[in-house]
Amino acid sequence: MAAGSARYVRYILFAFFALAVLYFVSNSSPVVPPLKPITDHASTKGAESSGPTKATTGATSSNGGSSTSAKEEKPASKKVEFGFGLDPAEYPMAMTPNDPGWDDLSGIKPGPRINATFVTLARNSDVWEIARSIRQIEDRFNRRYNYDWVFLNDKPFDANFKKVTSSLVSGKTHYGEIPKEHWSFPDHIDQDKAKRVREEMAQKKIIYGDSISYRHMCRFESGFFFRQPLMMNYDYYWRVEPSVELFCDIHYDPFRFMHENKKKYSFVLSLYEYVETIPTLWDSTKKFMKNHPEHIAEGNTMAFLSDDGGETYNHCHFWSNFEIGSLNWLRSKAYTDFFESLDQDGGFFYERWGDAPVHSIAASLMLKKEEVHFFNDIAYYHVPFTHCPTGEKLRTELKCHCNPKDNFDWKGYSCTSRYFDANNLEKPEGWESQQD
Ligand SMILES: Nc1nc2c(ncn2[C@@H]2O[C@H](COP(=O)(O)OP(=O)(O)OP(=O)(O)O)[C@@H](O)[C@H]2O)c(=O)[nH]1
Ligand SMILES: *[C@@H]1O[C@H](CO)[C@@H](O)[C@H](O)[C@H]1NC(C)=O
Ligand SMILES: [Mg+2]
Repeated sequence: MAAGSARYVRYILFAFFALAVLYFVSNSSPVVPPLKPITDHASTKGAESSGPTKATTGATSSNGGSSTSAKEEKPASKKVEFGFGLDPAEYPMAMTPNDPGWDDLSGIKPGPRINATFVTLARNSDVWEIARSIRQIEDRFNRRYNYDWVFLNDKPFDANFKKVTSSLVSGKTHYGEIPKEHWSFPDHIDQDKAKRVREEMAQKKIIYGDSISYRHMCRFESGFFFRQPLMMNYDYYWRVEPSVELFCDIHYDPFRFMHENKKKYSFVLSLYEYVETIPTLWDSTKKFMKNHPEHIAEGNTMAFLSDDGGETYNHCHFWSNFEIGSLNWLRSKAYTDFFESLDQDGGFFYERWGDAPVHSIAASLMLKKEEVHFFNDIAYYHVPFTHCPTGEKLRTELKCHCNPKDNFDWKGYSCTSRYFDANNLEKPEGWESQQD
């Protein structure tokens, strides 16, 4: 009897102790103060973003000016790496449902931001198609992060385009006009030869084969978007095209993931390029490799591009209408030397080289394997292909609304399986059942 009640007393004392510990823990976890930079950000957005006078003036990036005040309050010994002067160690990212903060998809996410922007090349007539894309990116991700958005156009953006897009983007919006030199034929191009090619391609019914503007677009996305004055304000970009869709919640900051994991290029879909558009692209690439062995990375992903050690190209490429990547890498000597070399060879006009194979070849040869990332958890659609994450558990956790049957990853025309093999990566569970 006496031993029994002593046990109860022990239980009660233990329970009390446990409650006290819980109370202490919950109260001592740092209360996150409303972040001044982010509040400022939201409130000044309207004033700084959409006015026509600001349109092409390389406006200052939002995280530059506001980082100082937060920084001053930090002890000098703390290493502060990111914009906004916050220590990333104090704001761990929730990467799985077991991590604290995973479920919190409301409000503005506290913590550091990366020096990054969304970027869209568009015409004024694309306004409602890009509006759809923006709305999805905002709903699934950016409303909690408020990253900026840069819009680029070979003509001036009109007031309606600016009004609609700036009303949808939660971060600041910037509008840039592309200079003529970045959207025209370089002098060394033989106009007659280029014209003949377009006529031939039109006859062969090659998609966009007869288009001049499509070629300027591909050359611009290959060699110039990352050096526009507005883009010089950032370290990372996320490319968004009109009428794309996102099917799952994004619980963490992909920019920060890229930065912390030293990733320089990423993709969600990959496939074989239409051979007729790039007959000599690999010859030009081999010439570049020979002239610039110093730019070829050790431990690269040549095996993704070639099945015979580089002799021939298998036409695999990452689909570049979705990209999250490092602007500093694209601005590097290695990448720009590659672009200049290709541009001299003329294939943007004498053939119809796309920016997707150009970026992909560069990333696969000039980056280390580990610097390229496949985002299985970012579900994406651009006509006509879908990336719907493999793995039912993951799709449920991320509240995805894509049909897993539409997932292109493991189908015959996708190169993602090759990418996994080239990197000795284990394919996600359930991939075999999605092969057709
Ligand atoms: N400013 C401008 N943007 C363009 C032009 N042509 C294409 N773009 C943009 O460049 C990107 C790629 O063009 P798309 O027409 O989507 O090319 P695609 O993705 O290969 O083909 P689709 O299947 O038609 O989407 C999109 O963001 C377009 O809005 C142009 O002449 N001027
Ligand atoms: C953001 O990146 C650009 C380009 O690298 C750089 O010039 C700028 O100083 C950076 N801003 C901040 C706040 O780090
Ligand atoms: Mg497109």
